This record gives sequence, structure tokens and C-alpha cells, in this order.
Amino acid sequence: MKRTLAEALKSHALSELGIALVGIADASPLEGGGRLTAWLAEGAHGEMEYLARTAAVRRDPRLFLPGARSVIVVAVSYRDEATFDSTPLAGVVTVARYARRRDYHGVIRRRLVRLGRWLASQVPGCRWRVGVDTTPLAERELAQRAGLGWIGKNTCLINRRLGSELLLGALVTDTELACDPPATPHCGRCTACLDACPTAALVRPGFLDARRCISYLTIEHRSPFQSWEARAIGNHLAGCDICQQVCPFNRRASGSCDPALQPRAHLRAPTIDTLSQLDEVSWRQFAAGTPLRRLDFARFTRNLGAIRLSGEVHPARAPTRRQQAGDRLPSSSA
Ligand code: B12
Ligand code: SF4
Ligand code: SF4
Repeated sequence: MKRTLAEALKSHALSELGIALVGIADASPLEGGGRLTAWLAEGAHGEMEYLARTAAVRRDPRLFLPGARSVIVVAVSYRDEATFDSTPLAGVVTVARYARRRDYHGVIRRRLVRLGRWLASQVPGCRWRVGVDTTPLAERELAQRAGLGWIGKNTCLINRRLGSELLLGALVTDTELACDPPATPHCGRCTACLDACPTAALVRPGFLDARRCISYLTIEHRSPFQSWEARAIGNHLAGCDICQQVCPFNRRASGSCDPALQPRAHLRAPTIDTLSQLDEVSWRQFAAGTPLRRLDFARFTRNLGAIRLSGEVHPARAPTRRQQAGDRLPSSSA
């Protein structure tokens, strides 16, 4: 019964809801709970205090939904080009690839709610709760446990066939479902992501110091930039893909972009000149409906100012940023 229901649920998710990957994990506390504790203890979360506040729930899905027994983890793909962009052109800013399209939160949430309703139609009275990104679930570890992929040295969830250009969500339920085997790691001896990170944010395999990460600095960090931070972001307006760009599993990935997440042309390579003309209202219109709307006008102007300054000082700086920034970055105890 548990197995038949699990198979029917996965088949429904894949064939009716446009989900690219689905797997089921049990809802017991995370094995990586200690990793989260150590990461927070080192202060690697920077200003993301919400991660510390919700750590207990992240470590144990049963606190997310009392009585939880199973976690259904799903992924959708935003892979839209065979190869990643090459070195950006002068005067052009980089928007991370996940942010060049419709905001995935609502897309995944709506599909998970439909999946929850389907489950309730099969198991009347069952309880379920949905989480996408902002909810306190350790999505990558749950995805690994549900067999969707492994957590790479760049800390991303990588599927052997689809690569890591995946966005995750989860449905936690008190229904007991047959679990999938956890995924095994396949990074082997590769260190391409560690070598390529321009700010040395991947301080050791599988440990990312967010305070050094361009994705954190451009999107999550709210304070004004110190000078090394302004230099470190290079031409990134929001997010960073470098440690995924170099990953061999993305170079050879197959599969296609979810139809709901097709890229928006104006976000592929916006120029500094175009962005400089935006005021608060036109920035909101520019970012509307995409993950960029989470970047308020103050952070947008802070980031753009840093990009302009860095372009003036280092017109061809991209490949040498690590050398430029390395000795000025905060030291890590790792
Ligand atoms: C905070 C956060 C960030 C922070 C910190 C990232 C980080 N590495 O922790 C910042 C702002 C830097 C960030 C950046 C990005 N993020 Co983010 N982020 C999150 C968020 C909200 C929480 C992550 C978290 O808890 N971090 C704390 C650390 C300690 O957790 P962790 O690294 O995942 O480690 C845990 C497990 O992985 C486990 N673990 C690690 N190794 C191993 C090994 C074994 C054997 C085991 C058992 C466990 C284990 O231990 C830890 C505790 O569970 C999640 C959504 C969510 N609710 O989970 C999205 C999420 C991880 N982000 C996502 C994305 C897309 C990105 C970016 C690609 C966006 C971009 N292009 O700029 C980058 C990628 C940078 C990178 N290399 O990770 C996706 C990842 C999809 C994927 N394929 O992995 C998520 C899942 C959002 C989503 N719903 O899709 N992010
Ligand atoms: S997202 Fe960019 S800055 Fe952050 S760890 Fe990856 S390569 Fe480094
Ligand atoms: S670049 Fe290499 S080490 Fe890094 S995540 Fe990909 S396979 Fe693993």
C-alpha cells in the first residue's frame, strides 16, 4: 500500500504537474544537523539571522509539521542553454540564471499544493504542508535523502542527468510513504568549483562562507559594502553562477527548462547604461514577477554603484578578481 501510493504520487507529479524530479524521504531529523550548527557557529551565515532563528526546525522536519512521517521533495529545471555564458562583455552586468525568469517560488508552491490535494484525495484526513525556499526546511539535504541528487563540493544539489540548475520544494506529510534510496556523491577528485570561486567563499569542500559569497553579498547582505565587498562582486548585479558554471555535471547535463521558467530577454545581459537610468518605480517594473523583485531599490543601487566603480578601476578585471580580492577578504577559521 505504502509503495503503491508512493509510486502513484510520483507518477502524478511527473506526468500531471510538470515536475522534473520527485523523490520521497522519511521525516526523521537530519544527519547534517551538526553541519548546520557548525556553520552557524562560525558565523558563516552573515546577516541571515533567520537561519539561526529557525535552525531547530531546519534540523527536524517534524517541527515543521507535527507528526510528519514523509517528505516529498521536487525539483524543476531552469537549464535553458546548452552552455553557460562566457566571460561577460564590458558594460554588461550579470544576473544569475535562476533570476532571469519568472519567480520560481509561486510556480513550485502551486504545483505542490495541487500535489497535496491529490494526496488528500487518496488519503482522506491526511495532513500536509508545503515549503519552498523561504520556509525552514533543509531542502538540499532532504533532496539528497530523497534520491534527487547529491550535495556537491559547491554545496549545490546535483542530479547526474540534469545537473544542478534545479530549484527545489518540499511537501511534508503525516502519511507514511515508501522512501527512495538516498543519492550517493559523484564529485570524486574534482575541485573545479573550489578553484573557480573568485572570492574563495568555498573555504573547504561542501562549506560555503556566505560572507564571502557574491550571491549573498548582492542579494542577502543589507548593509553598505565595505571596499573589499564592492570589489568582490565584480559585474554581478544579483546572484552568482560561477561554481556551477564550471561543474562538469552542468556541462554535460541534458533536459530542458520548465515551460513556466522561460528566460526573459531583458534580463540576459542588461547594460550598466540601461540600468543606470532606472528610478525606484522603473526598477520595480524591470524586476516585476522575477526573483529580482526581492532586491529592493537600495540594494540595487548599491550593487550597480559597485559594478560601475569596479569597471572604472578594473576594466578587464573578471579573471583576476580572486588575486585582487583574496588578501582583503575576512579570514575564516575553516
Ligand atoms: C541561505 C541560502 C543561500 C545562502 C547560503 C548558501 C549555502 N550554501 O548555504 C546564499 C545566499 C549564499 C545562497 C546562494 C545560492 N543559492 Co540558496 N538557499 C539558501 C537557503 C534559503 C537555505 C540554505 C541553508 O540552509 N544553508 C545553510 C547550510 C549549512 O546548509 P547547506 O549548505 O545546505 O548544508 C546542509 C546540507 O546540505 C547538509 N549537508 C551538506 N553536505 C552534506 C553531506 C552529507 C553526506 C549529508 C548527510 C548532509 C550534508 O548539511 C547541512 C544541514 O542540513 C536554501 C533554501 C532552503 N530552504 O534550504 C536556498 C537554496 C539552497 N539556494 C538555491 C540557489 C539556486 C542558490 C544559488 C544558485 C543562487 C545564485 N545563482 O546566486 C546560490 C548558490 C550558491 C552555492 N554554491 O550554494 C537553491 C539550490 C538548488 C540546488 N540545486 O542546490 C535552494 C535549495 C533554493 C531552492 N528552493 O531551490 N543561498
Ligand atoms: S556562488 Fe559565486 S561567490 Fe558564491 S561560492 Fe559560488 S562561485 Fe563562489
Ligand atoms: S565542480 Fe566538481 S567538485 Fe564542484 S560540485 Fe561539480 S563535480 Fe563536484
